[in-house]
Amino acid sequence: MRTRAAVALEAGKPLEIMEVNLDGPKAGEVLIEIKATGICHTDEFTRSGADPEGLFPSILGHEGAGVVLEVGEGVTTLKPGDHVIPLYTPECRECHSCLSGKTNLCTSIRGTQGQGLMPDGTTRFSMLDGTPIYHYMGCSTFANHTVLPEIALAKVREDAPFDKICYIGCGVTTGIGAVINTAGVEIGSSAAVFGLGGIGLNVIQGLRMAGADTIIGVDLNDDKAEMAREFGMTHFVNPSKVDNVTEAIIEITKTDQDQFGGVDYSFDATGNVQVMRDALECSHRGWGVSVIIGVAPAGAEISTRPFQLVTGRVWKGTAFGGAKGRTDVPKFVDWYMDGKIEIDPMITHKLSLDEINEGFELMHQGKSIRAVVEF
Ligand code: NAD
Ligand code: AHE
Ligand code: ZN
Repeated sequence: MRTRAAVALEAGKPLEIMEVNLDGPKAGEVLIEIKATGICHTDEFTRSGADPEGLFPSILGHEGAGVVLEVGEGVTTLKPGDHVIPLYTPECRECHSCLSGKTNLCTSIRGTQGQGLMPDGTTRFSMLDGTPIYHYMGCSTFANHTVLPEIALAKVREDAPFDKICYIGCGVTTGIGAVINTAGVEIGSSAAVFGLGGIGLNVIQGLRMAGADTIIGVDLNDDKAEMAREFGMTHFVNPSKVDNVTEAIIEITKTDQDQFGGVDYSFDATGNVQVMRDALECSHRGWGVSVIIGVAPAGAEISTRPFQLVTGRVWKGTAFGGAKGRTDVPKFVDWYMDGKIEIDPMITHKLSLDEINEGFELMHQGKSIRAVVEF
């Protein structure tokens, strides 16, 4: 079949909207009509050329929601008409990682996924002249139709709006999951969140759900503070307006009983390695846990004095908020539909596929939280 897609032809160039060929689902695969997709900073990271795994030409996008149109041979858990959210972290429930119970990082198709290919080593997308187009994060949601393995689709309830639940495909689950699954935040905790964008706001939402008392938001853009306050931020620090951001955070948390200060939990949602260091170093001596969510450019490395860890701080990272996609994503959709989590205010812009490059512009200008493309 043919479908319309925003194609990343070259690193650093705007996406080009065009008709592409899409082959039907092979065994174990499913054809999806994408109804809506968010634009995450990770899409921009790859579009820009900063991603060491970036491949071109490719169809980016990994934060989508849609409807099953056709299933390939042997697919048993999905049927045409089912509503689904694509998973860049699949859940096969059979590989060593899934069976370990210790991680959400299913390894069954990670090799081919990282090469922009379907599990059989080929692509389903091609240009009209036959040139293959790579898949992206196993999802390629910047296309009106896409093909995914059955194990990379979460079946969700049919009364949930696509233009909101697409965000559960990455940002919502990553932010809230980082708090609940990765950090394990307890009631009464203090926390600092670096980067108040599409991920950081969901970390704040997760902290409020977990019962954190002190929630310090950090962003270079003052405009991000307003919505963060609505989601539960109690203090705001703009690093460009203080001498030392870690000291500013430590000062906020000092009490008469606690002369050291420092937050119980910190989160990097910027992808900047200096910020990752600041996040670690503002966490509390003896027990602070710092979680890296941000994705850093090719070649970037983190550093700190080992003394920071010797004195009890823990440095962790999280992918997709530690969530097991097929099991947990339907629950996030229920939470949204039951009013337990908020999504609507964070979707600041709605665009058509033809306007997708404006979504990247809005992100650069710091004007959007999530821009969602509706097909
Ligand atoms: P975003 O662009 O919406 O938000 C980033 C925010 O960080 C912006 O508000 C920006 O002003 C702020 N910022 C940038 N530099 C800063 C600095 N030095 N100090 C303080 N604030 C700063 O991006 P997003 O969609 O929220 O994504 C955030 C990061 O998380 C990206 O690196 C993205 O690739 C990554 N990410 C990781 C996962 C995962 O599973 N680990 C999932 C989704 C996104
Ligand atoms: N391709 C990058 C790695 C990018 C990365 O860390 N991706 C996260 C999801 S970001 C979603 O917005 C992830 O899930 N990683 C786990 C994995 O297996 O990729 C690079 O540096 O090569
Ligand atoms: Zn993402």
